Formats: sequence, C-alpha cells, structure tokens
Amino acid sequence: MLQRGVTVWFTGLSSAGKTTLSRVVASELRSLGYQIEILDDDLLRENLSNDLGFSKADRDENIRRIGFVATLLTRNNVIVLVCAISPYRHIREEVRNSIGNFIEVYVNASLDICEKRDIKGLYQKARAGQIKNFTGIDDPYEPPLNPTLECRTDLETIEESANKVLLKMAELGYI
Ligand code: GGZ
Repeated sequence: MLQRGVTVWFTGLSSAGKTTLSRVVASELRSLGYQIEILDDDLLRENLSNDLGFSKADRDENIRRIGFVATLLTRNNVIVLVCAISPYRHIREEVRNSIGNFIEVYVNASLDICEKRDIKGLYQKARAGQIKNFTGIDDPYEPPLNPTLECRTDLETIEESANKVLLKMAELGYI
C-alpha cells in the first residue's frame, strides 16, 4: 500500500489522555497495515531531550527537536503520532509549518479532571510546591484556537476519541 506521511500531534495537559489515545490509534493503524512511529514525551525526555527541563526555553527546544524528528519521518511517508504537552501556541505553529502534513489534535480534559486522574501523582506534588512550573498549576497552557480536531476525553470514551482521529485522517486522505 502506498502510504502518505503525516504527523498527528496530540497536545494537552498532563493526564489529559494523549498517550492512551495515541496507543489506541496506533494499534488500529498497525492492524490496517500502516507504518507508524509514536514519539511520546516520556521516552523522548529520557533520550532526545534528557538535558532539558521545563522552563519556557527548554520546552520550546524540546518541541523543536520533536518537530525535527517528526519532519524527517513524515517526509519519508511514516505516520507519526506525537504526544507532548506542547503548551505554547507559537511553537506548535512553527512545527506545523515546517512539517506541512500535520493534524493537530487538542486532547482536552478539564484541569479538574486531569488533577483527579493524576496518573503519576505529579499534580499533587505541584500543589504541594514540590514541583515548580507544572503546566496548568503554575505554568501556562495555551489551548489551540483552531485545532484540526478536539477530543474531549472527559466526555467521550477513548474509543470514540480514537475513531474521531481515524475518521479525520481518512477525511484528509492519509489513510
Ligand atoms: C509539565 C511535567 C513537569 C512540569 C514533569 N510540567 O504526565 P506526564 O508527566 O507523563 O507528562 C508530563 C511530561 C511533560 O513533558 P513534555 O515533553 O510533554 O512537556 S513539554 O511539551 O511542555 O515540553 C509530566 C512530566 O513530563 N512533567 N515536570 N513541570 N509536565
């Protein structure tokens, strides 16, 4: 099958569901025979960006590096799924422009819900002042103004959200 490269960029707060959603989308795409790569913030921060922290400059640098890798893969016809908070609009726009084939998915759950989920207990630590500059608590998150797609993971099931992503990819001719 002739495959067209595209980057599907999942942006949203910690615990919004980016990783879970990307995994469901990935497994569906793999079962359809597509070549895909997931670039997930956890793994990237241990490797590609292990020298970076969470200042604005470091976050921007992190996103630029991820964007660079995604650009290389996308132009070689890979379907790339990126999971990163990517809190700053201007840098997401920069990456979108350099990649071209780009689907921005706003993984949206309210801060309240993300905090209740608190998958790694980081919100609790941020509230207690043990982690500084935590996105949504004492660091900004700029929601996309015009995302390609919004998934309300606090209102939809993960399967519903994944189906929306797959439908959008089909509608745009990537699958
Ligand atoms: C936000 C932080 C922070 C701070 C550590 N702020 O839920 P997680 O744990 O697994 O995902 C978060 C991850 C964020 O890394 P990103 O590369 O996506 O960030 S950015 O796009 O802004 O560069 C969270 C953990 O790292 N984490 N400290 N202060 N998230």
